[in-house]
Amino acid sequence: MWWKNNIVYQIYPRSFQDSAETEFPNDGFGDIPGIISRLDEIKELGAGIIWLSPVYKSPDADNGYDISDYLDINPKFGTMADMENLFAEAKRRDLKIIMDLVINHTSDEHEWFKKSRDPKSPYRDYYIWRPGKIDERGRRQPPNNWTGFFAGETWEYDEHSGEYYLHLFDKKQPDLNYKNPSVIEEVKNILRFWLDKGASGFRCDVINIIYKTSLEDGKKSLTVQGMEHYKSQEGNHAVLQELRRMVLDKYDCFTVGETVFVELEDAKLLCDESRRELNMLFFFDHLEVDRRVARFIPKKFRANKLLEVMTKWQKGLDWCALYLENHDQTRIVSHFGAERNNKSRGRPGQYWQRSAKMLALFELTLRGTPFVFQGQEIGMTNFDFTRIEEVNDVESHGLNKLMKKFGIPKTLRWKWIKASSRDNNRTPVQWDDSENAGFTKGKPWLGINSNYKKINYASQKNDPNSVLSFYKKLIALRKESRSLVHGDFVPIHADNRIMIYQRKCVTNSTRTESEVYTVALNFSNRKLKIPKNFAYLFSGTLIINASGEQWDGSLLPWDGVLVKNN
Ligand code: TEU
Repeated sequence: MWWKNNIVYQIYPRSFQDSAETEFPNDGFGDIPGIISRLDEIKELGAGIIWLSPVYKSPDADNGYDISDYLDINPKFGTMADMENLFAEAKRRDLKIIMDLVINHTSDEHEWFKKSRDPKSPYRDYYIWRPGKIDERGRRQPPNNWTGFFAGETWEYDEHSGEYYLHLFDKKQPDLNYKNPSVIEEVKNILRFWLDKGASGFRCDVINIIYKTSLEDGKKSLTVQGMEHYKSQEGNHAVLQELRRMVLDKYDCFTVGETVFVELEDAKLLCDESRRELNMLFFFDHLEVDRRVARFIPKKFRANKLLEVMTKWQKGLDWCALYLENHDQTRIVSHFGAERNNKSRGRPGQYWQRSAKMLALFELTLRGTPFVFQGQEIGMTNFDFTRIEEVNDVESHGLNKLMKKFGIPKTLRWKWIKASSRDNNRTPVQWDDSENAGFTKGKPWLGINSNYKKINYASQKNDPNSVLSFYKKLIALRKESRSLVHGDFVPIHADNRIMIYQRKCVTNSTRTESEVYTVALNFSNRKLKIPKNFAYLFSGTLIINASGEQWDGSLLPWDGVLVKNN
């Protein structure tokens, strides 16, 4: 399967590369011609698939995840002709493209929603409209007690029709009604449109919460109250099966679902090939091992916890979508790596490079399809924000408001937002050390990390010891190894700081030969010994290590080693 032995590279278009060739030249927003100009870099990395975050028409209340026309392009990013050119240029380089399918909600500026504001319109039932409740004091209240993903309300009152509409995200993102078969037909048309244009599949946004079984009050919960009425419902599985059978199965394509708060048992159903729903999915558990309350409050990192969680998913699912970063997360080198403690503005810390490589080794030696987010391959770090005004993310502002309501002091609010804001990953890609990091000749839409003179693509391109070169080597290695892609995942040992596991597979039909790799990772500033009991596992050939130092059997701070055992 071409999407199994492959690497996906995620592009967040507005932060990737600005160009002079759109209606808004050098406007500080990345665009499609900018992407085309960088396809060679993606190819050189060794990726074979691009996941393109939304480029559709959108008022950008949630950076394109609020779509006002699924069949057209946001002029900031270019035109449909540019998009067709992107498909053609990608194909010429044997790169496939998957599109972002955001169908839980549309923008409130989508034609369907505008028409649906009229209670008599056939579009009314495309969305979830309900009258409010009247409380004992005679005041109007929303239809239920659900709370939203962006730490805010989930119902918005519409004066014109005297009813509320449901929005699990921002009020500019009304939820579609999947009990209405016409909505499913519309989605089928969107899928066909992009597959016919040349797309090779879809990353499906919040795809396990699209079907709302009931609108009853939710159980009391600190976050996202009401989820039990719409997470992983029978109706949701049925919609996915219909889309797969009626459309997707007719094309050579794959889907990866973003599945919020997903549990393993449900993930198994969603990815069970015989049920024909999704090909793979993004789970969140592994990135939450050091966070509480849906990622906003930090907790101590422990390598053994991470290995335990990863093992659950590696063994529980036949095939995993592997990722350490995306446009909703923070930079992995600042999250699990040595940059977590770096306070020096503009300068990466002592172990920045080594820990970025160690984390690459982690992701690229797991079983599944790895996804690399733009900038991850050069070890980009969290943004050095100083004030809330520098933050654009709608989620961060929602959270700030909510925390304020609960009386949380400003300094604490800022500390948590700074550490968790999705804008950490959304700052423009640092291409070189020229003004604006080579991202734009205009004013960038979001700040550029002040460390761009030290961390940038150009300085790493020809340096054999760079993070980028390490990614390239590992990706090439992985492509040649059946065991690293398809082999069994075998956890061996972990404590607070260290993790050891193996990848194994038989390589002949009589099952007498096998290929075995052993991986050891050090998530700490200390030099550590491999525990005696496991030292024998490292007697094979050293294939690669993050430190690049002579391997003496101990793990240098933040080092990662890959040994081939036979
Ligand atoms: O993300 C869904 C989602 O749950 C996150 O926004 C979540 O709130 C956060 O990562 C954890 O607190 C998807 C998209 O990836 C995201 O960019 C969109 O904002 C969101 O859906 C709405 O479309």
